[in-house]
Amino acid sequence: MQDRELAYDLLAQCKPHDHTWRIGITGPPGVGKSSFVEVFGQLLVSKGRRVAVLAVDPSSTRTGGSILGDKVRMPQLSLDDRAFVRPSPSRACLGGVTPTTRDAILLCEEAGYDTILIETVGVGQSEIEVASMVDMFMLLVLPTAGDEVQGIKRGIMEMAHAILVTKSDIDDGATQRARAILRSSLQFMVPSAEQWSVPIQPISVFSQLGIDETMACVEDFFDVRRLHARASLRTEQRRSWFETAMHQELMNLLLARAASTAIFSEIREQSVAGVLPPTVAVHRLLAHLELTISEQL
Ligand SMILES: Nc1nc2c(ncn2[C@@H]2O[C@H](COP(=O)(O)OP(=O)(O)O)[C@@H](O)[C@H]2O)c(=O)[nH]1
Ligand SMILES: [Mg+2]
Repeated sequence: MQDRELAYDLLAQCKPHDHTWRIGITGPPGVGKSSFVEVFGQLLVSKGRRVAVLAVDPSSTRTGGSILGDKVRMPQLSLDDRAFVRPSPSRACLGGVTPTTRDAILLCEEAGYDTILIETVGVGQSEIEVASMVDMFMLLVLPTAGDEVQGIKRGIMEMAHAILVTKSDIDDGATQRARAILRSSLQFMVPSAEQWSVPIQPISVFSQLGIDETMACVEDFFDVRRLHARASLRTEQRRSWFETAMHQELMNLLLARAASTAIFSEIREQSVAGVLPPTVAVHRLLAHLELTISEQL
C-alpha cells in the first residue's frame, strides 16, 4: 500500500509531453516484432531520439518475468545508454498489456524519453488496448500471403497506420503477393487516419531492407499529424483512460467490499446450489452493502 502511494506521488508529478512519439507495434507471435524494435530502436537512437521500449512478452507467464527473454532479443538496444528497455510480464492481465503500461509511458516521458515503442503480445484484445495509448500503430505481418490476409482481423487492419511485411529477405515473390493482397483488402476498409495513406512496406532486419523507408514513413506520419492533432488525440485518450481507470478501481473496490461482508459466502453458496438465482443473490448482496440497483442508474 505504501508503495502504491509512492507510485501515485511520482505519477502526479508527470506532466503531459504531447510532442513525444508513441508507437505501438503489433502482429502475431514470431512475426519479428522484437527483432524490428531492436533494429528500428537503434536507428531512432542514431537520429538523436531517446527511445523507451515497453515490451510485453507472453513467454514471461512461464518464467514469471521476461527480463532475460526480451533483453536477449534486443541485445544491442538494451545495452545502449540512450535507450531503455522494459519488458514486463503479461501475466498480470488478460489483455496482454499490463494495466500499468500507460503509467509506464508517462514515467518514461517524464524521464526524457521522446520515443516510446510498445510491443504487444499480438493476441486479441491487447492490440486494441495498445492502439488506444499510442499515436501511431504498426502492424507486422508475415509474407505468407493468401487465406483472407492471414486471418488478420479487419478491426486490427483498420487501426494500422503502417503495415510492415516482415522477413522479406526470404521470398520476394511471396512478399510482393502479400503486399498486393493487403493493398486490395485495405481499399475496402475504413482509413485509420485522415489525410494518410497506409503504406505497406516490406522489411527485413537481416538485410536491412525497408528500414530506412519505415523511418521516413514514421517521420512523415508525425509530420502530417502535427502537434495540434496529436494533442487532441491524447486528450481523447486521457478521457477514455479515466473511464477505464474508474471502472477498474471501482470494480476492485466493490468486489473487495462485497467479498468481505459476513453474508457473502452464504449468499454465494445459495446461488451456486440453485436455491437463490444469481440475479437475486447479487441484488441481496448489493442491498446488504446499501448499494441498490436504482442507485447505480
Ligand atoms: N529471415 C528473417 N527472419 C527474421 C526476421 N526478423 C525476425 N526474424 C526471425 O523470426 C523469429 C521471431 O522473431 P521475434 O522478433 O522474436 O518475433 P516476435 O515474436 O514478433 O517478437 C526469430 O527467430 C527471428 O530471428 C527477418 O527480417 N528475416
Ligand atoms: Mg517479441
